[in-house]
Amino acid sequence: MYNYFKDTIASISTALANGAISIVRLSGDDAINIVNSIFKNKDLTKVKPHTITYGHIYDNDEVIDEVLVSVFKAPKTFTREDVVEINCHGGIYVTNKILELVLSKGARLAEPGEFTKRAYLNGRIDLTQAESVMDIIEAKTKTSLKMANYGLSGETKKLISNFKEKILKCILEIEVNIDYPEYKDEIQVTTDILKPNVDMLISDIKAIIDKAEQASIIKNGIKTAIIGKPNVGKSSLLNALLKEDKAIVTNIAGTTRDIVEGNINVGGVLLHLIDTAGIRDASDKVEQIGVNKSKQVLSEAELVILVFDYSEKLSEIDIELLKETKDKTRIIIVNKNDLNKLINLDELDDYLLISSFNENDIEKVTEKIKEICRISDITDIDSSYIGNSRQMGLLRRCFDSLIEAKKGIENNDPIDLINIDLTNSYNYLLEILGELSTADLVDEMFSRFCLGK
Ligand SMILES: Nc1nc2c(ncn2[C@@H]2O[C@H](COP(=O)(O)OP(=O)(O)OP(=O)(O)O)[C@@H](O)[C@H]2O)c(=O)[nH]1
Ligand SMILES: [Mg+2]
Repeated sequence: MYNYFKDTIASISTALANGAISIVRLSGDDAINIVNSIFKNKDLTKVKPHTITYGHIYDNDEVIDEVLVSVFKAPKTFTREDVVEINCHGGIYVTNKILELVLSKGARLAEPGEFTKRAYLNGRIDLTQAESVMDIIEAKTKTSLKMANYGLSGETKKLISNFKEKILKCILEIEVNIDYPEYKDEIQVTTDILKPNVDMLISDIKAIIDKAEQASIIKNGIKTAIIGKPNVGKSSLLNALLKEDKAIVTNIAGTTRDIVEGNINVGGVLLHLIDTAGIRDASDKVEQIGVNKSKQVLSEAELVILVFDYSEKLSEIDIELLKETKDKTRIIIVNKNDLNKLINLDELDDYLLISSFNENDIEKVTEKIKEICRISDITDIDSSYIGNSRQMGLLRRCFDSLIEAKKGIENNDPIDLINIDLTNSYNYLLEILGELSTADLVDEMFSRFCLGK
């Protein structure tokens, strides 16, 4: 379809590190010839497509590596072009050497995402599926992988195409009416026909937009700040949750100066934990900078774990932090329950009494996180989720245009004005699918891929 990029591209498709196997991948009209010119054992132009051939890669007479070469003939390939994959031994040097050889034989180094971009431009996948490829690579939990796979299998495309068809139907009704006003009596595009359809679309799209926030949680994780005054056991709690001695723990107040971060997977949702410097009026300049950072982290957090020390009475700072976090999604932890009990628990409404040394107690903390963030609701996803921010932004604009159309219908505006809003909403859907995409958008999107994809 788009034959303005006829050159053959090549890239290392595996991570550039020493490993058991690396793959050098080529796509384009000359892919098979290029590899054939450095390969010995069989003539690759004559092997059966979609098979693997054993042999050696040569640089002139010198053997470079023993390899397995997969030959895929267009159009049944990822890019719909001829594709060759060289499975070589996974050393960085040998892999680079093979890449250099194919480049010297006429292939061009692929740009990041260029293989997937070709799959899109050659019509094998739509833009939502291309984005899903990237989402799969970036998925950090089982749930986000499941969501990305919905996109790749074309579920997102189906969902959007369905809306697209319904809007198109409304537009066609209007156009018929505009073109044949003499039939006004028969084909009446009145509020009676348009309104129920537009209302239905609005409520369906709204439902998807509402789920988007949860979907974004699955994809991006929950930014969680561990906050409290010095020495209450914040870093101990972080380490216990991470099951790793990541932050320094001592009995000296003011141990943590800078933030310490780590990720945990709670029931399929990624929690991005941030341990902070204990909050107090620090005289030490470095510590004060740390305290300011803690306040910054607190303001940006989506979940706050506020830690108190059971062996000390609640201080002014504790009370202050209680007030400051009261509108946040928050878990109050009363730590060190193995020591003196000096906090009057009646002063707190909802808290978890724990010792950060006790594994069962840490389990209770993760259970509490699941409950408070309603993680089971979030992970109970179906295929109507859209977790991709570009797609969501466009769907929101589509929704806004439909709201405008609805207002127009209710105000009895001229029908061609309503038609403009409907056409706008239709175009936003086309843009989601990449059917109305500018070259710039496509370039921008695919450049975010890693090399070799
Ligand atoms: N007895 C007891 N001691 C604890 C518990 N949790 C933490 N500690 C101790 O409390 C002290 C302070 O712990 P940290 O985790 O460094 O406290 P922090 O809140 O990070 O302190 P800063 O970094 O100074 O703000 C250490 O000596 C820990 O071993 C607990 O559940 N019980
Ligand atoms: Mg600390």
